Amino acid sequence: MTHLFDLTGKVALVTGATHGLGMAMATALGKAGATLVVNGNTPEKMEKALETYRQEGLDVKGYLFDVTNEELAKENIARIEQEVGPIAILVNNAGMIKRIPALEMEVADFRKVLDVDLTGPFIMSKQVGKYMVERRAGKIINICSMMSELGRDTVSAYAAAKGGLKMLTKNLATEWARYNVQVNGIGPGYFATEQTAPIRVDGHPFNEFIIHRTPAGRWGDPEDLAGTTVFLSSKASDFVNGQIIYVDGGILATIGKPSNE
Ligand code: GCO
Ligand code: CA
Repeated sequence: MTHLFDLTGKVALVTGATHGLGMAMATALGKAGATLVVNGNTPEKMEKALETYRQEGLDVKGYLFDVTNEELAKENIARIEQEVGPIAILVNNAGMIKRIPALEMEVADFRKVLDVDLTGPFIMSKQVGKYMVERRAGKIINICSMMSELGRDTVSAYAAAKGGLKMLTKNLATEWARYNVQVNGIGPGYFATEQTAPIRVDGHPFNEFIIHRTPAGRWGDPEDLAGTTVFLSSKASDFVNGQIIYVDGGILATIGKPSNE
């Protein structure tokens, strides 16, 4: 049975994988046998990240480029194909958030979030997808969010982008399933990462709120994403197309409960 999940010999490219959920998902892929290619933006972060991966005994290469720049993405993907090997798995994880009430949000900020969280995954999928379609094999995983389904004060741009990413996933699945390329998404619930650090501090009302709102009664641990990431990257999911798997401790299953219960 384990061969269904074995990624030995497969090249996996994970964007924004120098920290946080991206790093946890890349580590899971590496432990399942994949050769890792990590994309990031900052040289110092990359250096630190590669060290961490290697300490885990993982085979890893780093490529610094901005996923919103199509020329750079195209160039770097061609280099990865040459220098490391055919990309079998692409995880579009790089993302950003701005927490600003809609009435106060500058259009430039709104556009920036859409560019990174939605246009970036489109560019990467297009540029890697053309190789995958040609080879009639590939796995693309788009990292969605609770905000692909739900709204929340201050995150209008992020929610618009992540809702869009869910539909981009379904559309690319529609176009590429016939070429044996599976495009799916993972929607993490509330996880303990750098991104949520400002709202996770002890005593912050949002910290209590999330623990209460999540049926599992806790924040997600980045390692909670490992199984779903490997599943959607492996032969086990070869007939799974255009699905978003929410790894959220049950948040989307429930309306919640009164705060005194
Ligand atoms: C927020 C959080 C979320 C999470 C995650 C939820 O401000 O609500 O940062 O956006 O990061 O995406 O799924
Ligand atoms: Ca992060």
